[in-house]
Amino acid sequence: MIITGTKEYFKGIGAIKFEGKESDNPLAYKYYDADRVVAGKTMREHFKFAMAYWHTLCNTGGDPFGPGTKIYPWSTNSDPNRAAREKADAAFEFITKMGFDYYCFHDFDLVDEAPTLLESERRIQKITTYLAEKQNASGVKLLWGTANCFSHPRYMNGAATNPDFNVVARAGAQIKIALDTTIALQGENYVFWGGREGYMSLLNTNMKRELDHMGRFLNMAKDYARNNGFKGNFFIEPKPMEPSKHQYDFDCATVIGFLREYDLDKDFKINIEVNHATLAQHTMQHELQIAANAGMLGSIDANRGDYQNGWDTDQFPNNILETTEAMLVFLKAGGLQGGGINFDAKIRRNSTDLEDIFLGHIGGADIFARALLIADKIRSVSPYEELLAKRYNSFDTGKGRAFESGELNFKDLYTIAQENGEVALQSGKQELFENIVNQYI
Ligand code: XUL
Ligand code: CO
Repeated sequence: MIITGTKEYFKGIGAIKFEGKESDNPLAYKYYDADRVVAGKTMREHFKFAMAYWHTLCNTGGDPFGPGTKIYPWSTNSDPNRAAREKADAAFEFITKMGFDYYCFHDFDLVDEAPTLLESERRIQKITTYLAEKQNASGVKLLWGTANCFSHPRYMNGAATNPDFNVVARAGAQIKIALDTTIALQGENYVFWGGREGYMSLLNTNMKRELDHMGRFLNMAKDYARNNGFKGNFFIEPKPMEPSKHQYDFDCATVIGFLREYDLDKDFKINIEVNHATLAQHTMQHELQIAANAGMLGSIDANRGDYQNGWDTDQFPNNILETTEAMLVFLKAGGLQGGGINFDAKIRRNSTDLEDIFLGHIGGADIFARALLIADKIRSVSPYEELLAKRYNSFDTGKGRAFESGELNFKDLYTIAQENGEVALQSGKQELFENIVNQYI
């Protein structure tokens, strides 16, 4: 059901429907067929697609070389509380027209920050009441909430890792309010992304102390939320750099080590973003697999980087090979734990039609849907799984099996190798694997 406010913002655009790949209608899904069952679940259940408030409704396209290029009709009211309601109207109109079930926000995407903490809290409480009404009317849910503890100048040296305790306390207050908001809106998860939790120079940084502070801070936040009825997951979103030179949550492996060290691994999982993975010199597939190995594959921020340059361009995903390989890992891991696919992506600065926001999201949903169908076929019809299993079949019987089950000691390896003589080479068959993926695309 489409939910508009008093004004319709996206005039001339109705509900986006599945029309199939033969359709020439740019405002229709070619692959995303929400109720189609793939590998035991509907596409809607696999993906839990979410709109990101910040890119879709707040970002007007400014960059270091020029101002924004987009004039959003929901951003013109000078009264911050009214402007927030108009933005919420636009949000729910967009989400329901797309046929998505979820959204995500930072606290100050919802409403502008006020001059005092108390007034900011009041503003947030007002818009929370309004959002709850909109959720009830539409059935749209909150995938996750978060706090923006990186834009305001007070956070220039970090939030939870700031060397000044008073800033740490201020970040705590802000995150307490964001947790209250997430709980009030029955958010399914809560995200921590620490863009300024890191350093610019190690010369002026006590890294160990800052990491200890972050561990303590996250434990306090977790305890507060749990004591106030939050049953969802906490997610850390890794990123290696930007805006910090070196971010503490560099990549999945680093985050897993941190969570285990500070006793957070039972409550926290990972929200993995494509462009953050590539900035860390990993593939998205690698990051998904690392998280899955640890049972921490929580959620995905979908986008892509520009592979010819090295910054966070947050483009909409459209790389079918990359997304297919990601969906292979996704299906094998049994999907996401609590999270969904949040389009943390923005249309280009020179994409200035309101329609372009729809086109970006339609393309993103379609690339995931198409990749899921292909990955499912590769896993169920092609020889892929069999070939992969075959590479390891020396561990399925005999001495290899004894090794896996811990029945051999190191000297046994020596004896076995002496008996074997030189081993025969086993081809890795990489080209064959690549050809199979290409065949099913
Ligand atoms: C920044 C980024 C954030 C987080 C939420 O690169 O991805 O928008 O997703 O703070
Ligand atoms: Co993100």
